[in-house]
Amino acid sequence: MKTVYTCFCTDIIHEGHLNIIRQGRKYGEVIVGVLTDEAMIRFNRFPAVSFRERVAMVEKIEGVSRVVVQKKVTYDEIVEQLHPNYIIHGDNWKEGPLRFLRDNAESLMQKSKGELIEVAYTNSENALRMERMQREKLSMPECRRKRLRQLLKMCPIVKTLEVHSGITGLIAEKTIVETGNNLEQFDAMWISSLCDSTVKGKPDMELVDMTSRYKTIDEVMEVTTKPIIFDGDTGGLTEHFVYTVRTLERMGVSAVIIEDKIGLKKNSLFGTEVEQTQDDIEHFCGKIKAGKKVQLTADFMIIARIESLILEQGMEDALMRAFAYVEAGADGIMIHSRKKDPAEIFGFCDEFRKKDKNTPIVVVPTSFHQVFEMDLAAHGVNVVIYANQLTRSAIPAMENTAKDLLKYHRALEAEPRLMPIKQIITLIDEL
Ligand code: SPV
Ligand code: MG
Repeated sequence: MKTVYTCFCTDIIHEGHLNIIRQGRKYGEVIVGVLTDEAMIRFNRFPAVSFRERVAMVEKIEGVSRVVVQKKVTYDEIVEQLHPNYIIHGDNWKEGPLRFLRDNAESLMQKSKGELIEVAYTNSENALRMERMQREKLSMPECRRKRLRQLLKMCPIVKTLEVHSGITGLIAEKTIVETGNNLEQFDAMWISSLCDSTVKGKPDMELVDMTSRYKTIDEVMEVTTKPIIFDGDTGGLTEHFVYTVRTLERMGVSAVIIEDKIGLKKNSLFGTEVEQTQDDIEHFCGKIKAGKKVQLTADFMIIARIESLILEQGMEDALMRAFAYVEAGADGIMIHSRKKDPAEIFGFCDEFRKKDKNTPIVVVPTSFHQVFEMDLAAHGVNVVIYANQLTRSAIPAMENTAKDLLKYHRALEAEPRLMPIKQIITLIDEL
């Protein structure tokens, strides 16, 4: 009997999946690979049910003769292990980022004298609705809030993109690229104080009030499912910070990062060029403890941000503070630097990891932008935040368009750089 292999990357079974099995049965016995959680994320599909439940769900389908684990998005390992005569897949992989998977499967089948079977992708209203409902459940606070902790266990490094609106949220949510042998997408979103202020035309000094910052979060949440890390600036007065924790937690935010500065806060990238005061350790630890005391779930994280390197207080001070903040209950630490070279950050991480193997480390490589994610991960970094690149790319693009409209007294010259109106419409989902 010939064998037919297919891979499922889903939390639900609908007529599309059943059709694949039915079609596959015409060629032989059908083996289904269930993608691991780690591989599912690469497809921009965060698992809403556990791997074990997904396996059990597929095992129950009539016509499935065996269920196996597929660990990678590509088929090499599975073909080597099972030597299937056929790989069956929906024809939706002929275009877009999934195309490389088709190429991968095709070349493996050619080598093993097997064949690809492609069936028309099921676009029924019911299947699409089921998929959308499943995805949108992930946006509920109880699902979204815990997702950062889940990702920290699944990803070598959690890739986080700055967002400040519905549209930037959609970019973080939907952008997916293939890199030859894998799929890449963002894991989480960062609500930056710098960008949330900048897009409002305000300086980054805790001037944009919390009500307005919550509104930004809400706008992003309305159209996304990915977890949110909120830039809480200094956290403000301890007596106020406890309310911030409660609100963020209730909204479904996963983490707040607060920095150990006090008084009028300015953006860290100014460093010592402007007057900024670092908080004393005891007082900042008190703020962390107060926040941890009021939170209601085990999901929410308070991450302490250390400004010692920014304020040129030295590595020892940075490390001493890091250990003190963890002792006070911080669920993670963020170490910041405005040096062009990542050596300072690497030095900190290496020393910190000698004593603390587990507390998540967050970094924001704005100044040391040449550093690769894998090198950060090798030094023990768990979360990388691209904190402002999206906004910084948008501003010059808009300025150039404004200049062209003025220069040419019409819109024709600007047009080639503009997104077609039709594409804007397809970017936005309707219920
Ligand atoms: C932000 O994005 O607002 C940050 C990171 O706090 S930084 O601008 O580098 O201080
Ligand atoms: Mg900030």
